[in-house]
Amino acid sequence: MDNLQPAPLRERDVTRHIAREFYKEFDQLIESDVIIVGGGPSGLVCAHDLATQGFRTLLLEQSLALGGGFWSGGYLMNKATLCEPAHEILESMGVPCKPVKDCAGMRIVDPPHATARLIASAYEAGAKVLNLTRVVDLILRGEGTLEGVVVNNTTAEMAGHDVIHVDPIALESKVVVDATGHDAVVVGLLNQRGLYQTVPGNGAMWVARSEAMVVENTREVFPNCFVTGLAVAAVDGSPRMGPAFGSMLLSGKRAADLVRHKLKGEWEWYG
Ligand code: 48H
Repeated sequence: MDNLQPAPLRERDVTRHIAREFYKEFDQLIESDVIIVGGGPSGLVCAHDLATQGFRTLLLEQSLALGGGFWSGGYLMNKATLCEPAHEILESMGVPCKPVKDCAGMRIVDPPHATARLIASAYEAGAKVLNLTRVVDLILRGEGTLEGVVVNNTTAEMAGHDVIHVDPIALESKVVVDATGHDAVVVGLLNQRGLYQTVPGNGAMWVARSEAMVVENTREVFPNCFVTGLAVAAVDGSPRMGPAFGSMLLSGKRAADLVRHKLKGEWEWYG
C-alpha cells in the first residue's frame, strides 16, 4: 500500500450510511434460526459452527465488547489454560496453543489472541452480532413454547426504568442458546415464568470434574432452549473450573451440534 492519503468523507454521508447499513441488516435479524445469548467463548464457538452450516445465526451481547471472560486468564494474568482436544478448535483458527511440559493434556494460550480470533471467525462464518443488547425477557406462547427473546439497549437498562423508560423489542428464532456464563440468564427467565427449576449457580472449584460435566451436560434444557458453557454449571450446580477454558469451547461445539439436529427436525424434544 503506497497511497496513505485519506479519502475525504463528508459528515452527513458518514451518518447516513451507518444508519442505512444498520437498519438494512437489522431488518434481517428480527427473525433467525438461532439466537445465541452471550458472546463469551462458548457462545462464539457455537455461533461460528452454526453459521458455517448456513443457519441464520444471531449472537446477542449485552457488553460493548464480545469475548466475555476470555480476555484474560485468572487474577489479571493474560495467559489461560485449555484442556485437549479443545486446542484443535483454536489452532484451526490460527491461534498457537503451547503444550505444557510435564502436564499432559494441558495447553497455554494468549487470551486476547484467542478471543480476537474467535470473534473474527464467527463473523467470517456469517454470524450476525448485536452488541450492547441485553436479553430481558422471552417470547413464550401457549403452554410455554419458546419462540425468541425480548431485548433492550444495555445502556437504557443500566440507567434503570425510573430514569429511562424505554420499552424493549422482540426478536424471534426457532431456537435460543443460553451462553450467558455464571448467570444462566435465559434459564433464569424460564424459572421466573414458572417453567424451570431454580438455577442454583455453579458449585465450588474442581477443574477436571467441572470441565467433563459441562461438556457432557450441554443440552436442550427446555423445548427450543439449549444451554452451553459455564451456564451449564450454573443450571446444574456443578463445579466451576477457574481459568480453564477448554470445556467452554468444546461445549459451544456440542451445543451447535445439538442445535443442528434440532433445526433439521432430527428430534422433537431432547430433554
Ligand atoms: C446479553 C448477556 C446477558 C444478557 C450475560 O461469561 P462468559 O465468558 O461465558 P462462557 O460460558 O462462554 O465462558 C465462561 C468463562 O469466560 C468463565 O468465566 C470461566 C471459565 N469461569 C470459570 C470460573 O470458575 O469462574 O460470557 C457470557 C457473556 C458475557 O459477555 C455477558 O456479558 C453476556 O454473556 N451476557 N448478553 N443479554 N442478559 N447476560
